[in-house]
Amino acid sequence: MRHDAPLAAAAATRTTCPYCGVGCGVLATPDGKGGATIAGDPDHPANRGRLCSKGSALGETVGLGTRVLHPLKRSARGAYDRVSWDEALDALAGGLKAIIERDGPEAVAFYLSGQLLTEDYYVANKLMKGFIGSPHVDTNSRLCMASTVAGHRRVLGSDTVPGNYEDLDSADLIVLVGSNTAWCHPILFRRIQQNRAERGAKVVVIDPRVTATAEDADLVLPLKPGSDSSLFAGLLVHLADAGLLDRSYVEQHVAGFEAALANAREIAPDVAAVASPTGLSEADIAAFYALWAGTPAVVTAWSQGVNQSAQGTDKVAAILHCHLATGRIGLPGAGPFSLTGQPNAMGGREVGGLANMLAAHMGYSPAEIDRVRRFWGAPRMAQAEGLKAVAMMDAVADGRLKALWVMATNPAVSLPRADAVQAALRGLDLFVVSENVLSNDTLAAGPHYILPAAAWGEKDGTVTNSERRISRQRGFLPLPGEVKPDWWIICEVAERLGFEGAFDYAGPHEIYAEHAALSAFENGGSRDFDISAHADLTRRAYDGLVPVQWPVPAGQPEGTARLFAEGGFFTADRKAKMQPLAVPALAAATSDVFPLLLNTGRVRDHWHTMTRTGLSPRLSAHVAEPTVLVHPDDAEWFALVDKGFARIETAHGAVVLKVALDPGAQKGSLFAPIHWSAENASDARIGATVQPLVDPFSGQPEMKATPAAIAPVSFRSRGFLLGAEDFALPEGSWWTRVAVESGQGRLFATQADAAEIMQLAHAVFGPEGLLEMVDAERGLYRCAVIRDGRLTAALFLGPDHDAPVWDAVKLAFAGGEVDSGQRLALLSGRSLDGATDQGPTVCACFGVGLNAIRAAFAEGATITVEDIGRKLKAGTNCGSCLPEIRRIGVQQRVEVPA
Ligand SMILES: Nc1nc2c(c(=O)[nH]1)N[C@H]1C(S)=C(S)[C@@H](COP(=O)(O)OP(=O)(O)OC[C@H]3O[C@@H](n4cnc5c(=O)[nH]c(N)nc54)[C@H](O)[C@@H]3O)O[C@H]1N2
Ligand SMILES: Nc1nc2c(c(=O)[nH]1)N[C@H]1C(S)=C(S)[C@@H](COP(=O)(O)OP(=O)(O)OC[C@H]3O[C@@H](n4cnc5c(=O)[nH]c(N)nc54)[C@H](O)[C@@H]3O)O[C@H]1N2
Ligand code: SF4
Ligand SMILES: [Mo]
Repeated sequence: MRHDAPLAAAAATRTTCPYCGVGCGVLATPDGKGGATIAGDPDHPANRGRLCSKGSALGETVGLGTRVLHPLKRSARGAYDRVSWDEALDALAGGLKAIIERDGPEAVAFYLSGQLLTEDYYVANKLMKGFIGSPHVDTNSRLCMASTVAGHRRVLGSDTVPGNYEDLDSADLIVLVGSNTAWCHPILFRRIQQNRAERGAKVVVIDPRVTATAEDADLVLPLKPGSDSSLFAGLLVHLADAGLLDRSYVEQHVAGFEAALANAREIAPDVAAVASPTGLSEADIAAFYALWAGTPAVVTAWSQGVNQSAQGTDKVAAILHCHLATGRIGLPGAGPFSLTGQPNAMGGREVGGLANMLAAHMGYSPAEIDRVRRFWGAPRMAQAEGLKAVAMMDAVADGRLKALWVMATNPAVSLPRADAVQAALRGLDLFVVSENVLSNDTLAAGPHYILPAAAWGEKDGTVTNSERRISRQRGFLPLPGEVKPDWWIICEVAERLGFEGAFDYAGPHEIYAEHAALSAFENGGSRDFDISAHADLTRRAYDGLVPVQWPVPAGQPEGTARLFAEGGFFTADRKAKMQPLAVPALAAATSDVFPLLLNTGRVRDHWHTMTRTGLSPRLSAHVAEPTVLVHPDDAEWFALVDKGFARIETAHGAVVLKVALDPGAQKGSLFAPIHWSAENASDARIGATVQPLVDPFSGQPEMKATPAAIAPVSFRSRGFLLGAEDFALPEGSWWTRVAVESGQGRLFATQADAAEIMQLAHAVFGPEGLLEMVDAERGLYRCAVIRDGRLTAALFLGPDHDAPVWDAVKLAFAGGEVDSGQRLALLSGRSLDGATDQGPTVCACFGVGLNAIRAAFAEGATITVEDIGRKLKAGTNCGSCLPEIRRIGVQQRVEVPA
C-alpha cells in the first residue's frame, strides 16, 4: 500500500499507530471487508510516511474473529452468558458499592494500561481518586516507564522528556542504553541510521547482549547486567576530571552537584573501577568516555534495560547527571531521552494513571489534593499514594483488595510471578475486565464480568508519544456488536455509583477539554504539564487537532519543542537536583541452584501478549516459536543443542522453550521473549518465572535479571499441524500456535510415536479425503486431508533429530486447489509450486525468507544490502529488517570467504 494511491487517499482516515511509543501517523482506509489498507502518514512529524513491520501489518489485525462483542457474565458453572449492558453495568456498580460500604473505598482498585487513550485514562483516574476515594489506580506502565518517571521527578523535578525526535536527526552522537531500538522503536532507529548515513553521526549501544541495534554501531558495550550506573557514574567523574563540565549551567540551574560527584567518585573513582563491575575493557570504557565528552551534540536514549531494574531510578539519574553537568539538555541534538514503550504510556503519566501521581502531573501534597478536589468538585479525595502494580497484586492475593477492574492489559502474563497473579485474581470478590478479545490468560482467571471495549480502528481520542507529542487516534471502522469505548463504560459505572453530573460527557472531546483545563488550573508556570491552549477545544477543533508537543500553554498553540536549555526546572528554586546513587547491584544474585540470569524482552514482529500481532501470518513468520537465546559456551556447559528444547526454572516458575545459540548473548545470561502466553503456547509464559523485586523509588520490578537454571529437554518426535481443527495433543506435548494464511498452525514436540499420532489423526480427521504416509521404522507419519480438491488440514511428524520442515506445506495450505499429481509431492513435504523451503521470514513486508537472502548474498562478495533490495525487494518497504539483512551478509562473508 502506498500513501500516494489516489483512491485510498480520498477515503483515508488520519490516525495513530496503536503499538509503540514512537507514535507514527497512519492513514487507514477501510477495505469494505472488515479490514483496512494502511499507509504511513507523510504529514506526521514522528514518521513522515514511514511505518515499521508491525504498523504496516495493522490491516491484518482488525478482524473480528477473536473479539468479544457483547457484555458477558460468568455463571455459577463458570461458563459465560451474554447479558445486556444495563445488567452488566448495574451489577458492576452494585458490586462496587457493596464492597465499598462493607470494606471501605480502599478495598477496590483499577489496573489500567498505556494502551488506553488519554480520555479513558482520565475518567478512570477521576472516578477512583476523586469520587470513590481510593488511591489504588495503577497501570502496566509500572512495568514499563515507572523508573523513568521517578528518575525525572527526583532529578528534574517533573516527569519531563526535555528533547524531541529531531534531536536524533541532528545529534553527532547517539548513545542507546538498554534499548533494542532497531526492533522496538524501528522508525526512530531508521531516523538514527539516516543521520549516520547523511551526517556521519556516531552510535554507541550499551546492552548486555549484542542485538540487531548493535549491528553496524561504532561502539558496542556489552556490559554486565545491572551495571549501567557504574558506567555513567564513571562518565561523570571523567567529565569532571577532564574539565568538561559546564560550570555556569551547573551553578545557575543545578543543586546537589558536589554531593553527586563525590558519590560518583566512591562508586567509580577511575576507569579500572568501572571495568570490574561492568566487565568491559578499560580501552572500551575510555573510548566511550572520550567520545561522549568530546561530542557536545549527544543524545543518550534509553528504555527497558534501564527502567526494568531494581535500581532503575538510579540508572536514570546517572544518565541525567551527565547531561546536566555539561548543560547538554534541551538543546538541538543534545539531551537525555527516554523512549516510551506503549502508544499512550506518556498520556497515562499526564492524567495521573500511576498510583503515586494524582492528576495532571500533580502529586499527593495537601495543596495538590485540595486543588484537584476543588477542580473536580470531588466528594471523596484519595489522601495518599496508592498501591503500585506488584504490591497491588500482593494485596489482591492476601485479600486486602476485594474488587479489581482491569482495563487493556493482560496481567496474568505480563506481571512478575504471573502464575501467582493468575491465582490471586481468581480469589477476588469482584473481578471485572474490559477487553477487546474473548480469550486471554487474564480472562482465563474467570472475571465475573467481561466488558467488550472498542479496539484500535474504532476508538476515538488522543495519545502522547515519547517526544510529548499529542496525536489523535480516530475511528475508521464502526463499533461492532455491542462494543463501547472504554471512557463510556467507566462513565456509565460512575453515573450508576451516584456521581451524576461529573461524568456526563458528550464525547471524548469534552473529557480532553476538561483534562486540559485541569492542566491549567492554578498552574501559573509551576507545573510542566500545561495544555491550557486546548481547554476550550470544540468538538470540531478536537477532531481536526494536528499533532502537537506539550506544553501547549494558552496563546502558544504550536506547542513547545524543547525544555531546560536555560534551566527553569519545575522545582521550588527552579533548579534540577542531582541525587547520590546506591552502590550498583542486582536485586538477586545467582547461586549454585540458579547459576544464570534470565533476561526478558521483545522480538521484532510481535507485540506483547500477541492478542493482535498473533493474528498476522507475516508477523508470525519472523520468530515463529518461543525461543531462548543462549551463548554457545553456556549451551555446551549445560548440554543444550541449537533448535533443541530447554526447561528454564527460577524460584517462581518454569517454562520450556526452543533453544537458539546466539554468539551475541552474554555468557551467563539467557534471553527469552515475553510474547507467548498459555493462550498460544503450552509452556512459554515467561512472566511465571520472573521475580517480583522492585526499585525502591519507582516500584518497577527487575524483569531483566532473574536467577535461573536451564536444562535440556528431549522429545521423541516433532511435527506440525495445519487446519481448522483444534485438538488436544498427547499429554506432556509441547506446542505453540502460529498464524498462517487461511487457518491455524501449530508446531509441536511430543513423546508420542508415529503410531499414536496416527491414531489421533484418524480420530480427529476421519477417513474422508485422508491421505497418509507412514514409515514406522523411521518414526515418520504424514497425513493430508483433501476435501473438494483443497488441502484442508495436514499433520506431519518426524523423529526429534529430523523434524519436518513446514514452510512448503504451509504454502500449499494457503494456496488454491491441489490436483491428484500434487498429492504425492505434498506428502513428500515438497511445495506444490516448486518453491523451496524459505526458512524464517526476514522481510515481513514482502515475505522474503532467510534462505533466499543467503542465496542472493552467495552470488558474489560485493553484493550489498541495496542489491538485495533490488533483487528480492527485501527491506525496501518498512526497513525493519535492514539490520538483519546486513547481518546475514556479514555472516555469509565470514562463513564463505570469497
Ligand atoms: N517489536 C516490539 N516493539 C515494541 C514492543 C513489543 O512488544 N514488540 N513493546 C513496546 C514497549 S511497551 C516497550 S516498553 C518497548 C521496550 O523496548 P526495549 O527496551 O528496546 O525492549 P526490550 O527488549 O524489553 O529490552 C531492551 C534491552 O534491554 C537489555 N538489557 C537487559 N538488562 C540490561 C541492563 O542491565 N543494562 C542495559 N543497558 N541493558 C539491559 C536487553 O538485553 C534488551 O536488549 O518496546 C516497545 N516496542
Ligand atoms: N518479563 C517481562 N515482563 C514484562 C516486560 C518485559 O520486558 N519482561 N515488559 C513489560 C512492559 S514494558 C509492558 S508495557 C507490559 C505489557 O503487557 P500487557 O499490557 O499485559 O500486554 P498486552 O498484550 O499489550 O495487553 C493488552 C491487553 O489489552 C487488550 N486491549 C488492547 N487495546 C485495548 C483497548 O483499547 N481497550 C481495552 N479494554 N482492551 C484493550 C488486548 O487485547 C490485550 O489483552 O509487559 C510488561 N511485562
Ligand atoms: S515504529 Fe512501528 S510500531 Fe512503532 S508507532 Fe511506528 S509503525 Fe507503529
Ligand atoms: Mo512497555
